[in-house]
Amino acid sequence: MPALLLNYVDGVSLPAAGGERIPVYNPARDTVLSEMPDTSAEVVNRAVAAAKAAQKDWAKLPAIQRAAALRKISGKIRENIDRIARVITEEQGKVYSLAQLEAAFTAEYMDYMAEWARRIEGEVITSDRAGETVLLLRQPIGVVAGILPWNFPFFLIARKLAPALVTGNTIVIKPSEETPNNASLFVELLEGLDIPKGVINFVYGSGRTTGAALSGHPDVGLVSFTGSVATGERIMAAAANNITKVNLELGGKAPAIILDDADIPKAVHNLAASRTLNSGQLCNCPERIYVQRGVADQVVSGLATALQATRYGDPLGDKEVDMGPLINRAGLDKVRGLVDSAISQGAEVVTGGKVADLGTGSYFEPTVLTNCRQNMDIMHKEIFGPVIPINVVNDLDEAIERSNDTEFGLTSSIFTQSLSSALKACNELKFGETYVNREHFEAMQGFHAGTKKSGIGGADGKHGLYEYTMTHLAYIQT
Ligand code: TXE
Repeated sequence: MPALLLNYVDGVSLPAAGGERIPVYNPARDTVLSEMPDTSAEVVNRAVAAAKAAQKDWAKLPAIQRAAALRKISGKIRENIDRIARVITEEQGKVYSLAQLEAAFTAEYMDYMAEWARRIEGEVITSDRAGETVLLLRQPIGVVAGILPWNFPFFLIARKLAPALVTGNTIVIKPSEETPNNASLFVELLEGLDIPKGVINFVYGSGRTTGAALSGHPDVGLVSFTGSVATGERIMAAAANNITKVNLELGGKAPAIILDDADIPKAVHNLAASRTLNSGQLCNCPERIYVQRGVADQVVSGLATALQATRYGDPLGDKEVDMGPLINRAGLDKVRGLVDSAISQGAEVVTGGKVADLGTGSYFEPTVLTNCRQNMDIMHKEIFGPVIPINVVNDLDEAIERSNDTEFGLTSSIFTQSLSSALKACNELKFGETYVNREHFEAMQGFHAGTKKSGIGGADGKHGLYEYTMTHLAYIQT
């Protein structure tokens, strides 16, 4: 029987008290790796209570001591990169080198957030009164709930936990039901680090049971979530019952604009690489391309050549691959449905276009589609797979107008040699991020935040750190 994961509450591993067991699969092999409990609201209550109790003393520590805890964790991560990478690849399906990168980046992120310990700053505000000092203090919110997706599951632990802890909050994390094993390994790495009990807690389970209990809990001060729009709506509704603050990263439909004056080989290389990375399962990678007419043929054939050369299969199999499977059948069905409907509406397949049957696992052929009209679903719904739909435009204005014709607003990109075109795009694209002449990927010191249905608030950098704080004004009359 596969091993059953244990929740981690108040510094102890808790055996599940009955209830449903949820299998965790290797998406390349369709084998069961482990099982996890569908943790009940009662256990979630215990986790939140432990986090609440621990938060009082945790917040009293100097920030630099809280940062020391993050540095201890990053040290442990660095000693275990290969072990972590293997667990990530097994349950998530990304290639091993990318999983190694994810683990290393996670350690780096912990250290980066630790550095903020000496830079969490308030303000002194000029008063209208004689003898009064007005201070804006930055204080922790209390208990943070981190609800995680599966696409970069180990890194997402750090993206929620590191800013929460360094600013004096404590946290209860619910990993995705697709990828809890890396979280369980994270807990194992905490052993011997002397982090006070209750500061970090993990509960496993479905969104319906465990996620709902956590996001609707009255003692949670901030729900930080990364995932789908539909789930984001449910989380907001649950949080609304208690007027709990939410921080939501809900994916996107990133446009990439390629103008006639662009360095085409560079554009093709960057877009193909971004689109096949993690099998296209990234919130920020290019989901639709608007190419100017003069270079359209060159771009289409370049992308087709690049995607045809993408080797895919079991990332832990005998052959070297560039791309693993999609996360599960539901993900595959979604990609297939969008591609089929585009084809039935007149899109043309340049390469790929269908499910790849490798015996086990959920694979979709790396795909380039042309003749994609703006009104097709494939130009509006998040594909989350290795598929590039292409639309030809006459000029930058048309490209910007179509790019903005979306309910999402996370990332976007433009390839051009013209500074004024690049600046116009940065000013007029209604997105939280625009990449100019480079791949789609954000930096930890930036601010990863979307507009419209891509979410509320953001992560990373100073602005991401301050999402985990509340302001407290002090009016001191002397
Ligand atoms: O996401 P869900 P899924 C997008 C992407 C993907 C689609 C579906 O398009 O194809 O979402 O993926 C928890 N209360 N992104 O179904 O449902 C759930 O248990 C509280 C974009 O995996 O959003 C898991 O931990 N929590 C994205 C987490 O939400 C609930 C990354 C994410 O699951 C809940 C992932 C509830 N009622 C998917 N229901 C990105 N922004 O990068 C579910 N959950």
